[in-house]
Amino acid sequence: MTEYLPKPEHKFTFGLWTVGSTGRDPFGEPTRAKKSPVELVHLLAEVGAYGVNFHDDDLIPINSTPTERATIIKDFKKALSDTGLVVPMATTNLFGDPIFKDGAFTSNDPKVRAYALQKVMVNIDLGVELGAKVYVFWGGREGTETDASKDPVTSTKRMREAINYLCDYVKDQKYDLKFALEAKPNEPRGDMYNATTGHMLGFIATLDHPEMVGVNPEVAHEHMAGLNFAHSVGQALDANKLFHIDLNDQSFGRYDQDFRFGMVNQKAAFFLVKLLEDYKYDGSRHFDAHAYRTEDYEGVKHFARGCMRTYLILKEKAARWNADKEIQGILAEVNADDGSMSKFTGKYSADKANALKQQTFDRPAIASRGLDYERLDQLTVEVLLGVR
Ligand code: GLT
Ligand code: MN
Ligand code: MN
Repeated sequence: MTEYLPKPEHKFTFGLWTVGSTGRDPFGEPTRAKKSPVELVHLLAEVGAYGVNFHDDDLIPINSTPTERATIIKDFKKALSDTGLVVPMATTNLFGDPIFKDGAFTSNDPKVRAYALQKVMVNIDLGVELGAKVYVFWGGREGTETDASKDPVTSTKRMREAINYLCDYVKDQKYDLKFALEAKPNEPRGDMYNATTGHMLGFIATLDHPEMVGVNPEVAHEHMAGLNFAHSVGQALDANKLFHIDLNDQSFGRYDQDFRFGMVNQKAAFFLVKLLEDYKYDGSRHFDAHAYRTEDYEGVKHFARGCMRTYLILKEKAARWNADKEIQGILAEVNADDGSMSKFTGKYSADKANALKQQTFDRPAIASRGLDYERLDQLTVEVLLGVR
């Protein structure tokens, strides 16, 4: 029925580091030649992406001179204007350089913590100049191998101090920029602080400017922790904290795989897309993933097109599921409410509580009702398998 072609309104974005991955892994050297940021912008335009996100060091190598930096930025801006790609998000590499071997904001060394703040502020300035409205924080090295090295309460306080400092910086500069915190349970550290999106939501509530800070959940990271990603995203949506999202895929119980979106678990991907579309999430759909190490750049384009195409196919499936009379009939039935409980429940009052304490419930009768979830799930599977 449709070509499943990406359009700007879908807000599909990729990081420079995603399509720019050269296939290097902890066991092997690159399998693809490195492409420049300008070449990557053109590659993304060719496959139909809307935007490109970057770490400071993806765009400007860490040892660049001011002149080199200026040239790189000028060339990157030209590539953006030549292709029409936008930069909705920027972020800082606080994990690659050896100085961050024991963390950035949570390092025990005050010089490392100060350098991390400086590195972020410099790239916030550039991100805003390029149009970014969201700034992501992924604390790749914020954790430990041994808890003899750092106290987790102190680490939490240091993390808070850093994010508070940077919120004040953004306010001081009068930037229109929000922060999105990205959780991960482990890798590269043995254990990372604020290991899940739920941890991050709890942490955000303790900040000086919680309204400026939301989350950037990633499929693979919650799956590494054995969690249901849609549930994490649901909690973030409910809290109005879904400022950004990293879409990819991951087998449970494995290392950080960062596979093409929808590659492993199509059912989980379906419920995620349905959730984002049902709740009209209007931020970027950012694919934080990379092509298999076996691929050349034609394979990288297949990878990138595949991420977007699968999203659009699942979006169509979600609309089909929502319009399916049998599915909706089951949902109406299980959610039926004759109003008889409203005199006891809802907003608390002492009268309601007293009346409720007197009420008797026929537990066996209530419990004996079948909920029809087997049929509901089979219908869902049939929608996904394309026979419905
Ligand atoms: C890195 C990591 C990702 C983060 C990126 C942002 S960098 O590739 O694996 O999950 O989102 O810092
Ligand atoms: Mn990510
Ligand atoms: Mn990842």
